[in-house]
Amino acid sequence: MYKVKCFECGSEVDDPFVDSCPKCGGLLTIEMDLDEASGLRPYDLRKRPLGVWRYAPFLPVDASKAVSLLEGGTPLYDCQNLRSRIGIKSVHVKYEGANPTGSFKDRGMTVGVTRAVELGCGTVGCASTGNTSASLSAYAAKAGRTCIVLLPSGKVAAGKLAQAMFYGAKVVMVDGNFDDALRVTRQLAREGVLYLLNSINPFRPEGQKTVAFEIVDQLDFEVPDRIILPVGNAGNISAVHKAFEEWKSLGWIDRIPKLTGIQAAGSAPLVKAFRAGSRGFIPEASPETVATAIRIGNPVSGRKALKAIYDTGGYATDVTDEQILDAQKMLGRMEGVGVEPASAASIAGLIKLVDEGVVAKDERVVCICTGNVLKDPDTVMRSCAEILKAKPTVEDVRRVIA
Ligand code: AN7
Repeated sequence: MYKVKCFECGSEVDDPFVDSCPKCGGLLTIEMDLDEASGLRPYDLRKRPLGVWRYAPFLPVDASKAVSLLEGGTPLYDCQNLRSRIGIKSVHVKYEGANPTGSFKDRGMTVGVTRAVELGCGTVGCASTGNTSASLSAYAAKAGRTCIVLLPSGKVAAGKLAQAMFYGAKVVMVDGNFDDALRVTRQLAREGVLYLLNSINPFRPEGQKTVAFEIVDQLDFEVPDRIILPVGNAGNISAVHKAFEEWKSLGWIDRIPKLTGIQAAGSAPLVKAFRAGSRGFIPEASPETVATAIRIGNPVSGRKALKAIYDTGGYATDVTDEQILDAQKMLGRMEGVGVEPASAASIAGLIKLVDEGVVAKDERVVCICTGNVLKDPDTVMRSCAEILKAKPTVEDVRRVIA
């Protein structure tokens, strides 16, 4: 059982098709009734395999009707080479690139599309910088629903665009950025053209919570000191915060990691707000970054994210495109872990914050790496060394590799 409530004014919301509070326009959130879960012990959950649906008592939909591609259950890598290079006690990478469509979005989408089916919606849709559309397209296909995705023209990585096309979505390129695409998609939802599955839909973050549950589960219920993650629309950091608050309220954990959000220097409205000590933020009119996934100027869940950061004693900082690409390569070449640029922002942020002394050397840190390297092959081709060319002889290959 659960209630949909306004995050700002706390009033209950009954209409399942509104995307904000009818009274004050605030963001929506779901208040879970944790009665069922309170009869469990954490280890009881392990009767189900690691993955989103292990945590069904914390999800506001009927698990027996889940539209699932077996999402979650992603590796938590102990990055020993990276740890020695950076010089801190412990670094793990939660590798969300191992999800069915190659990003963390699948966690929210399995719950969101299950909700859409529960409501009897024939058409689902979203605006996206790429990963949300790739994920929704796959889950809509699985559920037999029509899918419409609105993308910022020319700014979606090739792998993500290919996925949306491949799974059969109606792909609409909008002449504008993500924020423009979202504005139009929300209007289409209000007019009943589609059921909105951006993270402003409070069922999506409920699924995204499970990345936090998994991290603690994989660490055998030891809570890390800090979790670092890239921030675009800020849905994920807010969801992670909510997850920890729920487990803390049950007494399953005794503290919450310092949630640390990283934005790209060209699109960092929340970092600017954090530096000013503000709970609100000023949208960035023309966001720009090589990490197109987080090229977002007006983060929908920005206010929730700032609360998550302040409440947990966390931090926010930005990293340059160069720092992002360096960190991406470092993770690939030192740990064999391939992530897309936005995901590498968490590693770049860790390096920066250790340098600045914000992250202490004895901290146990988990970086969430949200998407797979294959999502954006063009950036890799541009940022890595040229391909060697040779005649088909041993001598010539020896010559070029020398
Ligand atoms: C790889 O797909 O917003 O802060 O439309 O794809 O929860 O928005 C993607 C965001 C981080 C930021 N890493 O997460 C979309 C979209 C990757 C992403 C983020 C995104 P949020």
